[in-house]
Amino acid sequence: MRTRYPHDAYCPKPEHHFTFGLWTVGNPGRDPFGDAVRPTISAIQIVNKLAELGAYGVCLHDNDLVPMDATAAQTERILREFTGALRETGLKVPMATTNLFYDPVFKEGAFTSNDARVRAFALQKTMKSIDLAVELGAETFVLWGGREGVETNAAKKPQDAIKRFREAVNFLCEYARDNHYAVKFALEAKPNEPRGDLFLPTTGHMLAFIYTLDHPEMVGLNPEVAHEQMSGLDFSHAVGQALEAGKLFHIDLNGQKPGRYDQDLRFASEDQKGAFFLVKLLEDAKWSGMRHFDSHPYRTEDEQGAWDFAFYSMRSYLILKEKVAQFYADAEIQDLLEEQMRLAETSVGKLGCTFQYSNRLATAIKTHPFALERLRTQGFNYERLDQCTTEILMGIR
Ligand code: DIG
Ligand code: MN
Ligand code: MN
Repeated sequence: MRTRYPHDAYCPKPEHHFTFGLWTVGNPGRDPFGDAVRPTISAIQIVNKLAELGAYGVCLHDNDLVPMDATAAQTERILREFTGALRETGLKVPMATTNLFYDPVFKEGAFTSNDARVRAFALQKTMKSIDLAVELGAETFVLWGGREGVETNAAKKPQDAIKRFREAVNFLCEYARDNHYAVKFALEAKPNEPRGDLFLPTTGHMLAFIYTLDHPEMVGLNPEVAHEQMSGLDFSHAVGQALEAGKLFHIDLNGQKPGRYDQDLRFASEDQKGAFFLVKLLEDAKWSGMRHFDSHPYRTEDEQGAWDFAFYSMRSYLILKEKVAQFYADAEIQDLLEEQMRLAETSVGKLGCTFQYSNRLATAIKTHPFALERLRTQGFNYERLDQCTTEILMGIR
């Protein structure tokens, strides 16, 4: 009998570092216009099934595992059962976060709320969530400000919101230091939804914000595909800048159609070319971080469809990883890349090809005679290079 999933080179294994939020495969399919379509799947079931599919770990918001109103005894039982399942399966919890967006208390914001009582409660909830994260072995704590925004700019000055967000992140960094937690923070940007406009809307805004913190070394980024694409930006450029700054602490992989609400679709189900260049960037950089999926199954799916979604998310990443190897093995692409390399390393006469300021070099550059007509008319062969790349993705090379 044919098994549901092919047994080939694209079978996910723990060494691939694929992780899923409990909220992804556990998403019951509710949306603003329709009720849940799938039964709740317990955290234990999710751990067991993801381990069977080849995942490395699960991630969670505090309340994905422990309800806000759980008693101490209930919390102890939940954690005992959950850590037991982790032990039995070998699954890890590399990342955790706190839900500061679902409870109505956060309707006007959490860390950026105009009400100091809400801001203090958000800190309380997050500190407890950091304790849970550390207890579960998480090394990365994501902060996504899902309610840190406005529908009307009459509500607050953006400067006040930024100052309050900074105060909260500085406070939480000090909390981690005070408790000798090795945890690092990863800030996740999104331009809008569920608020009309969110503060710190892109990875670039978050990166600039990090350098205004008391302990910037403790804080990095968790870029998400759909969130940058919602702003019409190239996701691999955001990730490239995070990598170059040494701030890619985590990543949220999913798929997105341009100009839509945050669809959180299965990874590579939409923009295969964008997904290819993202996988190429991560693999070229030998980035060892978690390949975390923050996405969910179509609402049309039953529970089996949810597991299909998880398996295919990982499978598509591995297929694209092989396409990257094909890209580098392709003779025509190799020639074109070598041509690019030669150009990049071609010295400008005696000026060299990198320009570290010196008075002597400034004088030499100012007096250097440039053959501008040749520079204006040269071609870069990018049509050929992109066509070769596209043909690899189309499967004919
Ligand atoms: C939404 O994209 C956010 C929440 O799911 C969570 O706080 C974070 C974790 O990756 N992503
Ligand atoms: Mn999203
Ligand atoms: Mn996310």
